Amino acid sequence: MSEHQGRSEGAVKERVDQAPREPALYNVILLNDDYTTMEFVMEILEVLFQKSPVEAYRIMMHVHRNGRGLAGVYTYEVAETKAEQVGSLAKDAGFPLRATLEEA
Ligand code: TYC
Repeated sequence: MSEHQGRSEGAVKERVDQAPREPALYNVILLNDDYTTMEFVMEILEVLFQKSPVEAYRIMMHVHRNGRGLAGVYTYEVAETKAEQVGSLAKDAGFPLRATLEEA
């Protein structure tokens, strides 16, 4: 047994023979409403989610027609920050636009 593996005595236990876990990913889901303008939603998708104008239009229309849609996929803290930014930029602009997270 090597010095670093599988010691059962002593306070230090090290992980052995395990692949490092990938961080969990979360979908940021954009929600439809009746008041936020289509232009503002597209701007959010371009600025916060790095979408091209064509892709931003496609996602915005999908959300408009279906009630919700995928804006982006991120690790938890990034996803949470993006969703908060959607809400606060929308609030500042006087719109009720919101985004939620779901496990990817
Ligand atoms: N439904 C809005 C309108 O008709 C547009 C809209 C699209 C709002 C997507 C939110 O996530 C949204 N002005």
